[in-house]
Amino acid sequence: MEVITVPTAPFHDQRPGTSGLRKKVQQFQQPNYLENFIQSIFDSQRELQDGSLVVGGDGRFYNRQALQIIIRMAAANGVKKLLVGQSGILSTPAVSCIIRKYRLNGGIILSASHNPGGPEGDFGVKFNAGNGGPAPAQVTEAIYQESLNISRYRIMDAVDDIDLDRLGNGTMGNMQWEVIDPVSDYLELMERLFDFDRIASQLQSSRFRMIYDAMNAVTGPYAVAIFNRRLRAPTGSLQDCTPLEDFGGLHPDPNLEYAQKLVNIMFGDRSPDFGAASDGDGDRNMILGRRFFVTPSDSVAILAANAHLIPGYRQGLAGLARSMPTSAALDRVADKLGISCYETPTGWKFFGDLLDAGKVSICGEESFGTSSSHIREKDGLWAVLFWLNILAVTGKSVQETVESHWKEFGRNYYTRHDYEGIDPDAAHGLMEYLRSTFPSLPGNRYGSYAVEQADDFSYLDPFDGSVTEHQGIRIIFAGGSRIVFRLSGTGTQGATLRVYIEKYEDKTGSLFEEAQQALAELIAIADRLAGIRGKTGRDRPSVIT
Ligand code: G16
Repeated sequence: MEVITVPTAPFHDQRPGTSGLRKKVQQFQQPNYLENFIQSIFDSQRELQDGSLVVGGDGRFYNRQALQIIIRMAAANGVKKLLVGQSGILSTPAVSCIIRKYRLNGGIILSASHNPGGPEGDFGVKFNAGNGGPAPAQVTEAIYQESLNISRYRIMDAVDDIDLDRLGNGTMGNMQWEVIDPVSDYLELMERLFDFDRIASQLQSSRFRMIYDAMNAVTGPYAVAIFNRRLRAPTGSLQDCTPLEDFGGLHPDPNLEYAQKLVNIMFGDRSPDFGAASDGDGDRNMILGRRFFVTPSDSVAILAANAHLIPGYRQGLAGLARSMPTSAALDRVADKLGISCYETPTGWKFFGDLLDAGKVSICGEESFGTSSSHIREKDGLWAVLFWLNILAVTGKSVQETVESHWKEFGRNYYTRHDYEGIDPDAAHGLMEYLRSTFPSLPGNRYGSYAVEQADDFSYLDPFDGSVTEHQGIRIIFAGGSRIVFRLSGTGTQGATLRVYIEKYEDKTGSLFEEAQQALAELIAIADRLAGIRGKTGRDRPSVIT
């Protein structure tokens, strides 16, 4: 068994996006493509030499083969201790939990998150740092720079594959490896935060029914261990809980469009009281009540407003944070609690410094991501347990919980319209057009809305002083209504235009309209200001949430 050095040449497209490097599987399968990126991680993150690392993925196609390559490269690059999830499985939040619990130097997660899998689908690699969170921009940039200059990678020669299906340990060169249970550390953390006894008695009562949909993705084994084995939820409370390499053909994105099976159940006759789903790698969540959808922006605000009911948060919240396109519902909760609400660019990595500094306890994004300072990633099952704990304490339904929140704080009507897979030139052209026109918008009136402010969002990190620019065009109207335009940083095919539309109605106003209807005028204004139909050739969004 020896370390070999293999000559290679750079690929020029390995700059990580919003959340790691995501490409088509075939691109990752090209000779040296994965190896180059992994070597660039080892070359730029020197603490991994003589250090410790956890690796795992969401079980998608190419997960197992990629893991064996990474394990052999870790040994060849001087990693001393390596943990790997059994069967190659580890959810993104579990990786964050394990890095923090065992004080590891980092983690590598194999996932393209909510993007489809299978041989024709997507694959991805994310590097998480020693705080358990996604690598910050300086780190991803350093990895990218290495990838542009790479000329060789190191890998162990002539070693047998590790048996990923059996718990066990061994050595490879100077590296000690261990195949670990992917669930137990995460479950233990959840038990410390939530009142499991109370949730269990609610789940076992004949008056309450839930359904959790793992979408054939990574949270399946976690859901079985937590809901079936630990909380003894009745049979039928879980669906699609076996991780499949192609997610059973599903697009494992928990929203109203792609989680059709769950949505049909929750909006059908005799629907359960509570429905939830997670995405490919387990960091997103969607919450549903009986024929009722909770927008992610409302969800995080409701969790924060009810945190005093939950054991892990009873001592109070230090502060809150949301990404810029997320609605201001969370800001209203922060006002009431007398704490700060930070506004960051899209991407979980921007919450890292705030969480590390103890400034923020709960944070969330409109893109179905919610979490807290318990780890440094968003956490799908955490949000589901948080909701179940609230419902178990209050005895209210999901709809009653949301509506009583609106009656107290007012309602931020909210929708996101996605135009997926559009021509990148058309998408960039549209953004350039907005960039050149927004300065002239303030003072203009469109129907019932007067533009108060317009800008291209930029963020000054309060800790390292770094500035992140061009994070989305914001058009803010008098009274707090908003339209935001930005391009997704996670797609792999064409470009995705996201249009975020929000209108605030105070608690004395009309709180119970259908969102698309309440926002119809602003939706039309968005098209008028950006020329979406004309520039993209699309007359309707691909996904509306
Ligand atoms: C990733 C990031 C999130 C971000 C989301 C959407 O989620 O971790 O912070 O909000 O992408 O990004 P975009 O609008 O650029 O597509 P995930 O679940 O894909 O890792």
